[in-house]
Amino acid sequence: MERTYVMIKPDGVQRNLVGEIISRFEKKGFKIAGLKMLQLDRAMAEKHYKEHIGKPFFEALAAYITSGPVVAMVLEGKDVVSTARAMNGATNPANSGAGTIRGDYAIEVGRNVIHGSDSVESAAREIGIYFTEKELCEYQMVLDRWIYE
Ligand code: DAT
Ligand code: MG
Repeated sequence: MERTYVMIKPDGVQRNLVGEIISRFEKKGFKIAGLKMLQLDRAMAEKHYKEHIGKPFFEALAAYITSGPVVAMVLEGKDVVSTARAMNGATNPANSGAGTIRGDYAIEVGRNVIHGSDSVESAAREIGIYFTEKELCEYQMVLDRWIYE
């Protein structure tokens, strides 16, 4: 089963969207393998967004992502990397469809509420930034046979 890293950004926490967002992934059928709240410091922001260091928006992005607590989670399921990205919606909420998290809850690219890994490789790297192996739970969900054929 595939795993991805999803993070509710500081605006999502401040806007009381934590329960709503987690609920969407639960209802979809994905399994929560890890979950925690933390606040990123500058070093973690640079680690997380290393491919964006030096871009014009990086300083604003780093200030935003470190501005308050985030909710970090690891989700598990079939094709969860691409499906969670689709559920999050396009990077710029102006282009995110209705029914996606960003489409429903965000307006500007610099306050787009949620992060999701963009590939299986990024997911493994990002999960490693936020979680130790011991913090990830392996368990059976009794509903799995009603979600997977
Ligand atoms: P995503 O979060 O969809 O993976 P990304 O990795 O390209 O998007 O960028 C990371 C974050 O940086 C994104 O969620 C919002 C911000 N960002 C990206 N492009 C931007 C831009 N052109 N102007 C301002 N912020 C931007
Ligand atoms: Mg990205």
